[in-house]
Amino acid sequence: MLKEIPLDKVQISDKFWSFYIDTIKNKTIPYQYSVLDNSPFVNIENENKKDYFDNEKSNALENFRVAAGKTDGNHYGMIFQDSDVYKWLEAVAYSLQANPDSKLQETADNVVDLIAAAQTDDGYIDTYFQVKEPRLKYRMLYSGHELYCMGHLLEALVAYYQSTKNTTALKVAQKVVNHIDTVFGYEDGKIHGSDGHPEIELGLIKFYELTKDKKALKLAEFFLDIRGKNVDFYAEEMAKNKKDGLPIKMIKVPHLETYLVAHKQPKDMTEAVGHAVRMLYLAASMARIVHHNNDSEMYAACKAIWDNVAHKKMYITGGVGSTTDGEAFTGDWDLPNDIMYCETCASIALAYFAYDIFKISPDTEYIDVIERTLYNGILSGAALDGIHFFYVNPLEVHGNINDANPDHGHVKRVRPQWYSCACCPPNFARTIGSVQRYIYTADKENQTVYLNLFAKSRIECDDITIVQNTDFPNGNSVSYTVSSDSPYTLKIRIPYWCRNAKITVDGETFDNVKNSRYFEISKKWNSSKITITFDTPVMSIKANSKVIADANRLAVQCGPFVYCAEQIDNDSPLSLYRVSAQDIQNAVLCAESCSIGKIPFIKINARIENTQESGLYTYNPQAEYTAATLKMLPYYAWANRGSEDMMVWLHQG
Ligand code: FUB
Ligand code: ZN
Repeated sequence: MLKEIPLDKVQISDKFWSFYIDTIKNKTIPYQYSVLDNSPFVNIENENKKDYFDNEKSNALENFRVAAGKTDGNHYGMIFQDSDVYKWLEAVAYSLQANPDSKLQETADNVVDLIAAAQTDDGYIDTYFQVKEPRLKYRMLYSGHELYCMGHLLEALVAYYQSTKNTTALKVAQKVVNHIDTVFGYEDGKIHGSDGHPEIELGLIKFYELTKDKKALKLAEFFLDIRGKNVDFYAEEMAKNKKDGLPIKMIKVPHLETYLVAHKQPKDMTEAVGHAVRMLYLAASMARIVHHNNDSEMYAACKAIWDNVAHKKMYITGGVGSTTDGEAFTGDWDLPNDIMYCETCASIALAYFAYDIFKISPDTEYIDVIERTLYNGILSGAALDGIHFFYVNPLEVHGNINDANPDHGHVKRVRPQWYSCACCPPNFARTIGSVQRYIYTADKENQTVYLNLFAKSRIECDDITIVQNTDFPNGNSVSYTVSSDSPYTLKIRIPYWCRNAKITVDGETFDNVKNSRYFEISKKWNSSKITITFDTPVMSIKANSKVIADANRLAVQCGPFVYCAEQIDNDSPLSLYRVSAQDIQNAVLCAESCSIGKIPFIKINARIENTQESGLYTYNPQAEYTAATLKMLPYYAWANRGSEDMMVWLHQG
C-alpha cells in the first residue's frame, strides 16, 4: 500500500499553486478567522434564496466561549457550526507547516486552548448540545452532527499536532476518542448507531495513524459496520424522541436512509446515492480503512462506488451531486448544467476518496480525477481574492433564469463573503492549502515514488531527493533531478491530456511514451536528470450520448483546465454561439491581461446563429450564421469580474 509523503517533506514553489497557498495564508486564513469571530464587515448569505436563516454573524468562536463558561449567551448558527472552526484550524496547521508564522500559531494555539476549555471532563464536545440542547445529546444522530463535528476536530487536531507538536491538541483528541469509546460500540449499554453525516470515521483513522491507538481504528470499523445494519435506526431514533416528548428536528427528505447514506451497510454498497458529501466522506473512510485491515469486501464496495461516480455521475469539472434536493446524487448520466449542486465540499470529498483508493491500487485514473477536481471544481470554490466563496459550482448560468426561477435559488453568480451554512469556505482552505500532498506518493515496500502531478517542487523522503522544475501549467516541459542512495523506481504520470510526450533520462530518449499511464524507470539515481516534453493542444469534448443535458454540445479543455465562456468577453448572448469539434481543436491560446491578471484565454472561430424571430416561437425558421470569435477562460477563474452569464458546454453547429 502506498503512503502519503509527510507534508513537510514536500516544498512547493510552483507559481500556480503558490499563488493560492500564499493567498490562503495571507488573506483567506485571517479573513476566515475574523468571520468566525464575528467581524461586523461580513455579509452572510443563505446558500439558497428559498432559505431564511438568521444571518447576522457566524458566532462559531463565541459558541466555544459560551460552552467554556467564559461568556454568557446562547448558541448561534448551524447545528454543526463548530466544524467551521475545526476546518479553519486544519488549514492553519498546513499553512504553518509550509510557512511558520509565530503570530498565526499563537492565534491557533489560543483556539486549541479554547476548544480544550469547552470540552467537558468526559471528553464530549459539541457547543450546540452543550449550550442549547443538552437533553438531545446523542439522541438525534440523524441530524445532530455531533460525531461529524468531532471527526473534523480529530482531523484538525492531528494535523495541528503534526505541524506544531502542540500537546494540548493531542490531549483533546485523545479525550474525544476515549469518550466516543465509552458511548458507542457493540457492547450492551452503548449506542449501536453512527452519525447521520459520515466524517468521524476519517478523523478516527487519522488519529489511529498518528498514535497507533487501536481503539480509534476499532471505533472507525464499528461505525462503518453499524451503518445501515438496521435501516430503521434513524426513524426509530425520531420515533423515540417523539414518544419522549422531545423535539425531532428532522431535515425533510423523502428517503431518509438513502439521504443519510445508511440504506445498507457500506460493504454492500454498489453505487453513489444520497447526499453527495456524506456519500463521499463515507467512501473515503471506507477506502482508508482498507489500508489498515485489507478488507476485500470493503475494497470491492469502494471500487463499485468509484466506477459509478467517475464514469456515470461526475461533471467534467469534477463536480458531483446533480440536485439541490438533498444536495444529492441522482441517477446515472443525469448531469444537468444549470440546476446541479456540485457543492465545493463534494468535489473535495471526491478528491479525498480518489486519493485513498489510489493508494490501495495506484492507477492514473484516480489522479486524473484528483487533478480534474483541483484545477476546476474545487478551485472555482473561491474567488481569486481568497475571500469570497461558492457553495455550489454551476456549469451554466443565465441571469434572467437565475434571478426569476426559484429552482435556481441555490445557484449564485457571484461568490458571497460567507454563508449561514459555511462548510465550503474552510474546506477549500484546508484542501488547497495542502495541495502538495497529491504531487508525489511513496511505496516504501517497493522503493518506488509515484510522480503524480506536474508542479515545481522538491521532495526529500528517506534516501531519495527529487527536484521538479517546470513552469507548468504555462510551459510544456518538466524536468526532474533525482538522487538516491539506493535503487528506486520512479513512476511518472503521463496525463491523458498530453500529446507527443517524450522523455529523456540521462541523455537516453524514450519516444512513443503512452499517456494515461505511468512511465516507469528503475535505477540508482545519481543527480540524474529526467526531462519530459509534451504538447497540450486545445481539446474538444463530447459527453456520452446518455447525458441528455450535453446532447449536441461540446466542451473545451486545455491541459487540466476545463474552459468556459463568460458574457463579459463575448458580444452576443452565449447561447447563440455555435462551434464544431474542429473549431475547438483549431483554437488558439492567447494569454491576455485583464482586471484579474494574466489569463490564458482561448479564442475559437465560431458562428453566431441569426434567425429572423417572430415572437416566442418561429415556424419553419431559416437560420443564418455569421462568423464570430468566442473567447473562453479557465473555469476556475469565472465569476471574478461581476455577475456574468457563463457556459461550459457550448452548442454544437
Ligand atoms: O451537513 C454538514 C454540511 O452542510 C454538509 O456536508 C454540506 O453538504 C452542507 O449541507
Ligand atoms: Zn460545503
